[in-house]
Amino acid sequence: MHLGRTTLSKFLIQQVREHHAEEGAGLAALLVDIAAAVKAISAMTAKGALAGILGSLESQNVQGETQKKLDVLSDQAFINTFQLGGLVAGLASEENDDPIAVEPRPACANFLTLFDPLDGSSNIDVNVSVGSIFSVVRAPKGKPSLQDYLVPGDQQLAAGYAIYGPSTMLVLTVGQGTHGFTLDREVGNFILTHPNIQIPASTSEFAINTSNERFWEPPVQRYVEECKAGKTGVRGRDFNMRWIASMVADVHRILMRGGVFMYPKDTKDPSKPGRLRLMYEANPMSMVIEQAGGAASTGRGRILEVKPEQIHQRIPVIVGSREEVERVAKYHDEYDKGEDKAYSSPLFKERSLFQN
Ligand code: AFP
Repeated sequence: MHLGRTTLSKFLIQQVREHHAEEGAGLAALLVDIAAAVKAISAMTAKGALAGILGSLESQNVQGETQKKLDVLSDQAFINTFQLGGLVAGLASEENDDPIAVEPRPACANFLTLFDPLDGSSNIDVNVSVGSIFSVVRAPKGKPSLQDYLVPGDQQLAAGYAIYGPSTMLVLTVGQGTHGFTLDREVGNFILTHPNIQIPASTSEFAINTSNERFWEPPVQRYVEECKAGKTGVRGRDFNMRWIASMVADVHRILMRGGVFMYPKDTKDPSKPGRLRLMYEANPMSMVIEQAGGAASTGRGRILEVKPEQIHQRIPVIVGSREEVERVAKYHDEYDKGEDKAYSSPLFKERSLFQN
């Protein structure tokens, strides 16, 4: 039983009372609504093949990606929650072309939400952890325009994610630390199990899809080469690599034990400056990471200071342990100034750092 332990609602009431006097009660209630949607998605994902909802649909989302049945069901769970909850004036989902205004606007609708309802959904059919990511920003007085959603990440009021793994966890921040809650399935409550998460400043673990190595920029190739060289190279210690292909699961591991996660700029598809989406993935995860003492960079600047231009904008992402993120950013800076160190890539058997 959870008696005597801190439930999500109790924790949020305390946090927002202290730090969000103006909009506190509404913000706490909205996060409780988000937790309700997460419980519904957790129940669906846990049923797996038994529910007959695995597999793909004929449809594609706005990014041209084939939608999974659970992508659509999870999207609907969030949309219904927000439309019925009375706290949101509009919402933007990775799965929908345009933001959706909640009409008629409820009297207490002081927020806009942006979310990726089921991140890593290509892992669903193989029973590997997936998640949901969300961001909350202030709503304008009148009907929200597209511009109202396009606020830099440092203006988020709250952000977080749910991970549907062996246990379901909700990890969130309202700007006062990052805190983790575990779903007690028997009583249906999220219980505070990981207060004030702190990411170790240094690490010996990195996460990147190395099949893209030939498409990376030289500073990222340099960083990864140095990690792979381990004890025999400039880092002087061995590194480990992990890649789940579900950002939520990779970032969750980093929050728990340190590491650096990279989906950097690459030339695989020159029309895309990165794979991950600024508004639904990079911004909320960067707020969570920074509030846990980590860092979040594009390689050339702090993610939370990027001025968004499009709702489905993609961006390079380098997040995690502060010292490692700073090192990768330093390598970008040195490369841009032509001051980087050359190395011999064993993979390509040629000097690759100064190539363009
Ligand atoms: P899906 O939701 O389409 O599975 O994409 C997941 C994701 O956006 C992110 O969660 C992963 O880190 C990344 O893509 C995995 O990309 P790779 O396919 O290159 O491994």
